[in-house]
Parts: sequence; C-alpha cells; structure tokens
Amino acid sequence: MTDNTDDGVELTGKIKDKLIKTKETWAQEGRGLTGKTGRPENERLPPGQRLTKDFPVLDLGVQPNLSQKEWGLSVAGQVAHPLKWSWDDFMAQPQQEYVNDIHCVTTWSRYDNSWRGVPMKTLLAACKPFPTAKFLMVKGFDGYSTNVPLADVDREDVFLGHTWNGAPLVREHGGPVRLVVPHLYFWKSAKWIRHITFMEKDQPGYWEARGYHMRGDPWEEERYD
Ligand SMILES: Nc1nc2c(c(=O)[nH]1)N[C@H]1C(S)=C(S)[C@@H](COP(=O)(O)O)O[C@H]1N2
Ligand SMILES: [Mo]
Repeated sequence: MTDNTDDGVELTGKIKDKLIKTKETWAQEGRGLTGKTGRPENERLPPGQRLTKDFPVLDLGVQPNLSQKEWGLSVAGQVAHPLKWSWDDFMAQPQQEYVNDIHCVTTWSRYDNSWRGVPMKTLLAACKPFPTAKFLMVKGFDGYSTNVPLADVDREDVFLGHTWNGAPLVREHGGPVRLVVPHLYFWKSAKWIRHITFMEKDQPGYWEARGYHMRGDPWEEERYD
C-alpha cells in the first residue's frame, strides 16, 4: 500500500494493528520481566534479553520513502535557537564514528553496531535548550513519537545516525537519519527523525501512551510503566 502524509511524503505499508495490540498486551502482562535490576560487573547482556546476529525491523508497519533532499529536521519548544536542518545543513555538522550494543524491549539485543552520525551534543549546542527544558518529544515522518529525558540525550554516546556498518542507513532502519540512544531500549531511537520538541514536563509518546516506560533503561528493566 502506498499513501502520502500531509506534507507529501510517501508512506509504504500498512499500520500493523494486530502487532500493535499484541505489544500493548505485553505491556499489561509485563512480558519479558525477570525482576533483576542493576548492572553486574562484566555483564553485557541486560536481564531478560537474548542475543541476535541479524537486525530485526520494528515499526508501526508504514515506512516513509524519503530521499535525502526530502528529509529535514526541525527543533522547537524550550530552546533559545529553534532549528531547521536540511540534509546539507545536517551533513555540514561535525561527524563521528560510534560502536554500540542495542537492546529492544521485545527482548532481542544486537552487539557491535558501527555507525556514523552527528553528536546529539552538537545539536544541543546549536539549539541551546532553556534551563527549564527537561524532556524531549521526538517525532518521525511516519507519525511515530517517543519521549526521552534531556539528561539521557545530553551524552557523548547519543547521536543522529545516517550510516550503519559502513553503508547509508537503509529505509527499513530509519534512513536517511534516525536518533540513536543506545543506553535505553531501542524504541526511544526514533527512525526517520523529523522533529524534536523540548518540553518542561514529560509527556508520553506512541508506546509510552500504550503502557511502555517513560524512560526505558534496559539494566533496570524499565520495560513498562
Ligand atoms: N519512526 C519510528 N521510529 C521507531 C519505531 C517506529 O515505529 N517509528 N519503532 C521503534 C521500535 S519499537 C524499535 S525496537 C526500533 C527498531 O528499529 P529497527 O527497525 O532499526 O530495528 O525503532 C524504534 N523507532
Ligand atoms: Mo521495540
């Protein structure tokens, strides 16, 4: 199925209502919870997770078809300098290499992902959040949203990624650009990132409104609220 958003971006696929319902039920049932918290020394795999070598695709079922030219990121809310970055603006920012492990709330983890992207610290320095800004709402071109505490993106390991394992990030995984917040469950890492609003008060995003945790630390098993 092909559809268009209000701003003319083409969407392929169909919302996976059944899968979304199932994930809501998991939140109600507390699926995957082991009751363990805290990070034991030398432990790499968070509680309740299992390792996978492939890279599963998870989204609502619709994937925006975005060329680099069509992609853009805007930043607004509690900031001194609201921003609009085109692809060229974005690529003109300092670039960095990253290697990380990712952990999905559906219990898969994947080690040693290598990425290239723009540090989130660069974006924060450019938009200058007010001292009152404490949370972000991050939105994707597919209509998805997720909330993240500002303290959890104001870190050296958080970035806007455009390259994965040496190749441009493919559409399925959020290309041209996605957010990557590796120390939180992967649903916080919004694909096809489009907009960030800085907020004083926390508000639930798409999954958070359906029973998922407002923060999502895998080492504390913050799967559900
Ligand atoms: N825009 C957008 N970002 C999203 C999602 C989505 O549906 N839309 N799903 C989230 C979820 S639940 C997960 S686990 C990861 C999956 O990323 P992947 O498909 O690259 O593995 O993306 C997250 N980011
Ligand atoms: Mo997920």
